[in-house]
Amino acid sequence: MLVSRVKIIILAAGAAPLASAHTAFTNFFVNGVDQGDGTAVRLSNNIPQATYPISSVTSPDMACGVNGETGVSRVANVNAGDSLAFEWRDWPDASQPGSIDPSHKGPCAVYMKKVDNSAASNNAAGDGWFKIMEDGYDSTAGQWCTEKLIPNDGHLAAAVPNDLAAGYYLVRPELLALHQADKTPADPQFYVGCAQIFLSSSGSAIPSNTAPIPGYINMSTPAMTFNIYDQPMKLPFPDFGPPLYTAGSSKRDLEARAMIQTIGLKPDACVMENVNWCGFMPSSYTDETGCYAASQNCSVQATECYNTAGPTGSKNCFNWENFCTQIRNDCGAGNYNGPPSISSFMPAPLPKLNMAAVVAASGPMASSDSAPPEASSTVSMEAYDPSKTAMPASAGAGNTGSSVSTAGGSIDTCGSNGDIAARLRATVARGANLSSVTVLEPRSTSAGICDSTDTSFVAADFISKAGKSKRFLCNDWLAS
Ligand SMILES: *[C@@H]1O[C@H](CO)[C@@H](O)[C@H](O)[C@H]1NC(C)=O
Ligand SMILES: *[C@@H]1O[C@H](CO)[C@@H](O)[C@H](O)[C@H]1NC(C)=O
Ligand SMILES: *[C@@H]1O[C@H](CO)[C@@H](O)[C@H](O)[C@H]1NC(C)=O
Ligand SMILES: [Cu+2]
Repeated sequence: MLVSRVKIIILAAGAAPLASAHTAFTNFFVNGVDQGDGTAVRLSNNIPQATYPISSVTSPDMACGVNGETGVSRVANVNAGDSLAFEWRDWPDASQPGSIDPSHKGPCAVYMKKVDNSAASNNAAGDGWFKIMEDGYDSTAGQWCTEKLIPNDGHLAAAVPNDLAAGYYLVRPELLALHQADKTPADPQFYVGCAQIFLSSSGSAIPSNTAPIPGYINMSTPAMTFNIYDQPMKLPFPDFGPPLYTAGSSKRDLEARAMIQTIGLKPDACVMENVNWCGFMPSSYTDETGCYAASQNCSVQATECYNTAGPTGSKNCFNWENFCTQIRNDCGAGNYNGPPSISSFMPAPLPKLNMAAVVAASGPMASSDSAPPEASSTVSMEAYDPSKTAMPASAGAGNTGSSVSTAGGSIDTCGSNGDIAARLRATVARGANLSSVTVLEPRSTSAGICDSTDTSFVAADFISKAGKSKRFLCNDWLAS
């Protein structure tokens, strides 16, 4: 019954005018691996509401969204330095394509907060939030971050700073749509959500520049009323929130402490997942009573699957239900040896996300017009000329291993030190022809930094967007 009700709601929403299309953060990727729709993500259970902007910039919902104080059972494991990507959808169940309406222009950011237990409730609103990624207006490309999301299937990327202390964190992607910010009264529209993670790390840093959410902004914050329609716009865009935390910036150090995840793990016996639901194999049976008991057990689990599905949908519950149907049919046919193999009922594996593609369109940005100064790790390849064989001098300090060498057609911003690599930034100049460029020394580290040998994509992507300046993080721009 629930299933058909969900369908009706989706159809009704589909008839709404485009202008009412909003967006929701629905799932996230760790080094390109999809954690699953809604898995370890706090989402409103109200389908249309899950895509609504937060009602007020000072609401407690600003922390993790409507329903964002309610923890979910699963917690994703992430390593220091990993690349994360957050998926935004117009339609939370992906029943229709689209990430965000093109009218919704504005900046993006990603915040983190250290908590005792990311699966616990009532830990989102309040102090402790720090920013690990921000992307405002790219004046070279003439694009807001939200505009870059669109050709990028709604994926927003951020690298986890590699010196953070191990433990449980909430990770909060944030979009601000400014299409109504010029109106009276101004209506800056925030879209936020939270991922629940456990960070495995040998680091010890606790960022000191944290901010409370809500509280980090109010309607007097200049960005809330920024007019995106001004010709020309009054740049630089007034950044807001705490300064960007990058490894090594303002922090205090804990005693580094080995810690392993004990909460929110996928249960060993979990054979199928949907959002945060797990299906467990019914007990094996050899007689009619056992068969029907297994059938009953399976159906009870199916109901639970549908009941807990939420806005991202119950796709895998259908798979599970088909498995239950098989058991019931077996019982009816007198085949009392089971349960049958589940393998033919399993959903197709989720495709891996190419992180290089994500960052090319929405990478972290420290552009002159919007972001705070970066540490000496900024590598500039402005006016990069394929005939040049060296980085600009400014790129040298502290950037062990950075080099540009086109003799062999190569760029290496990874260097020999993964820690530094994670913080390197590069700007590829307008019109640069990178089709002959390959990546030196693809690296494979436990943190997943620069783990690739597929370099053709990088070149192809830059060529296809010739005329636009692109920025990327070393550990993100390699294909997986
Ligand atoms: C808005 O924030 C500013 C800066 O933090 C603060 O000075 C001001 O009192 C706040 N206004 C309100 C109405 O809270
Ligand atoms: C179904 O059976 C499995 C295996 O015996 C058991 O772990 C699980 O709790 C049962 N679930 C329900 C809903 O009865
Ligand atoms: C870019 O370089 C490649 C390889 O050197 C060459 O084949 C291609 O024509 C160049 N493209 C442009 C637009 O210059
Ligand atoms: Cu909207």
